[in-house]
Amino acid sequence: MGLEKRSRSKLWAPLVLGLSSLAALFPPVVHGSQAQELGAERPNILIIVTDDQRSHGTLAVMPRTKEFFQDRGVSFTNAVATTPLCCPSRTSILTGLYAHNHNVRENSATATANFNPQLSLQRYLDQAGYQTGLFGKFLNHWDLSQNPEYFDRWSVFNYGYWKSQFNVDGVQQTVYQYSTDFVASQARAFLEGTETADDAPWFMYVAPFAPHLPARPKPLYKSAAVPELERNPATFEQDLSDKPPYVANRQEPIADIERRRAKQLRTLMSVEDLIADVAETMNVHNEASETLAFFMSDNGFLWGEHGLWAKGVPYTDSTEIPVLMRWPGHVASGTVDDRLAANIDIAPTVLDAAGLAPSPPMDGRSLLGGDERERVLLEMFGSKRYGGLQWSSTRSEAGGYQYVENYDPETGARFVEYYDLGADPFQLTNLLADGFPLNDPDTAPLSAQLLQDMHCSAGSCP
Ligand SMILES: [Ca+2]
Ligand SMILES: [Ca+2]
Ligand SMILES: [Ca+2]
Repeated sequence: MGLEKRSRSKLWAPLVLGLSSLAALFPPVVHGSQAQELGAERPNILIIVTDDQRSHGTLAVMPRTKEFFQDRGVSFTNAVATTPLCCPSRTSILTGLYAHNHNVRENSATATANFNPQLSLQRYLDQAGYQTGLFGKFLNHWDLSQNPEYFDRWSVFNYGYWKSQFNVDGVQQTVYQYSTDFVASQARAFLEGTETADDAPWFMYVAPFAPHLPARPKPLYKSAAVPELERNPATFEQDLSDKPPYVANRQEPIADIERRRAKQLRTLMSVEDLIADVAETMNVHNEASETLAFFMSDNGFLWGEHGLWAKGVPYTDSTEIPVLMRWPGHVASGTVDDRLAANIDIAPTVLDAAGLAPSPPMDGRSLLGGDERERVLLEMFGSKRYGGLQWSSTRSEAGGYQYVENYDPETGARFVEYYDLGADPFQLTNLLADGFPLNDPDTAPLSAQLLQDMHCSAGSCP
């Protein structure tokens, strides 16, 4: 029985541990029985990615997500998007690479054309015999006449809550249903479909558009109560003389922030329904316990911190993302992990769990081991739509520091920032522009290290 189920057409078994070195471009074909043996213990993989959901203050409206993921898994309280912008981050999630290595550096059709499916998680898993499905947003400006490679089933779209254009298994169509609900129904159908080949593990990537702007909750949640905006010391920071000019120039009125934020939270209520649906379907088919599952966002968002309503900036709530991981029997329930984790760690973690080794190696590291990084590289390449912001930054472990170099592409000028995250966790005082030279850190080694990290690859990456 199992033999037949494994005899899928795509049983290349790539990069199984120990077979990896020369197999990068032309992985060896492994006989079905061998692949079956190798895959016998492989978990199903579920990755749910929301769009622009910041870490702080958003899970409050998602009790069922917390119940399924947080109460029965691990919460990474110090997780970041290495490039806090949709398309580069989504590519990092799927490839385990920093943006300077996967080369999808901004949100544009040109950038998306740089996406190399050979380096992706879906390729490794598909070739290892997984049943693969993609439901929701894939990469910004994805050409809907194109089918995403290495997925067996898909419903892909680019944006919107109502009347969105989708490519459903190769057929382009307008979907009139609320997009999050449609994505949920497609995900459920995929899960049910995998039951017909129950021995083969599945990989499902689910990416609703919520809570991306313009956030449009469905009528059921249009007036739903949301918790009040929790202000932190960075909310409406008064003295911005230490910040780069673009910060002082982009101050957002509080009323607008409150209104848009409430809508964002209401769109997440439909993601709650999606997750409840997926969780229930998994439970009914007895899959939940055999699945390594992630809930995460592609980037954070500032809700008035430093006066900004923005993503793509180097500050904490723009770069921090929620990352929840569950895998019953393999990771402890209801625990917190405060290691510096990143979007680039998801793919290596999945491959680690599946017993597959990527070739070439990825930049991120498996979260299943005890591996701990001291710092992470954050990088932004100047998407025009986000004010042309170009910066690179080093963020250390919690309580350490963040160093930022902002680059002006026109003049070549730099604006540098340094925050002592132990003494100043809300980044109120850039020690390099506070008017007191005596407390300035030595930027020479910081700058040298940053430059090195900006060109890192795999083992040399932070
Ligand atoms: Ca995003
Ligand atoms: Ca300040
Ligand atoms: Ca100073």
